[in-house]
Amino acid sequence: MMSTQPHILIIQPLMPQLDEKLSQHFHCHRLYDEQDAALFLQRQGKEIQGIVTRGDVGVETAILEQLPACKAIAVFGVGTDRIDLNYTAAHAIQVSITSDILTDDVADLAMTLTLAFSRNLVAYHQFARSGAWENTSASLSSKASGKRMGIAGLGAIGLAIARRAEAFGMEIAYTARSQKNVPYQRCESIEQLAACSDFLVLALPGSPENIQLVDAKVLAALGKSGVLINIARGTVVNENDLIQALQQGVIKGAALDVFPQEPVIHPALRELDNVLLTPHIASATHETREGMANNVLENLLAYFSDGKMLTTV
Ligand code: 8YV
Repeated sequence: MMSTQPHILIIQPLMPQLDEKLSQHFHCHRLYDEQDAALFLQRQGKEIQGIVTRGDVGVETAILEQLPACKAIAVFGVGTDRIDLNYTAAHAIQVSITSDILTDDVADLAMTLTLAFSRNLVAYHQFARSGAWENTSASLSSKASGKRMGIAGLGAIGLAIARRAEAFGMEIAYTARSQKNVPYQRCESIEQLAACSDFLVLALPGSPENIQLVDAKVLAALGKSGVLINIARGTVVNENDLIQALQQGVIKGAALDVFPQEPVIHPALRELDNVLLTPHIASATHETREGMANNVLENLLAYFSDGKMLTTV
């Protein structure tokens, strides 16, 4: 018997609970499972009515062009930097994101990285665990409370980071496209922001105008006691400039959750002592991922029942 469920395309593997729920409601095609993706799109592209993808993966326009009936993309995440929003707008394709659900987790990780880097957490853990403490005392770390935090991008996530930093008595400055109604200093450029920051936190989207925004100039402005924290997108930073700045002590260090070629991390970064690296896990808690999964399902169900996704960009 022919399935009457709408056909959807899943671009990359999803968490099993979400995949299972989607399978209950939709006829799921998994592009990553197709031996010959081009052939699949050619043969079955016309049947696809919806897409599920991850924020860090998006979907290529060349794929969308082969799916004339697809008018809904549910993103598991908030980043749309890998979806051509001009194309989706021009073709009346709705795009939903998991708005607000991951804000707290991402802000928590930004503060975790800030504190863990300045208080040498990883090195102390290794020191304590190895027994080295029995022979020598631990070195000193740097204070985090009361320092200057510059937040590039004061959207929901940037603002949540600022609220947390306030509780640590930090002096906060920011860049944003428009002046916000907040008691923090707004800087005209990211270079100016870097110059007045001990911690420069990147919380802006990976949209074209932000690609490689953090370059040698910005890092020089951040200076030798400055630390770069990136929970946004790896593409926002010129990685070669960053590696050079870290190697030459132009900046003190960097704590990074995101990288331009994920999941591959540049070998030079992996060797440096003045970096703290995490594998893009800012939103990866059980609670938040469950909320994100529900959001994706609800958006698709709403689209297929009344033609409108709920949390569109
Ligand atoms: C997720 C993200 O890790 O929201 C985004 O855009 O990059 C992250 O929250 C990702 O989408 C899930 O893999």
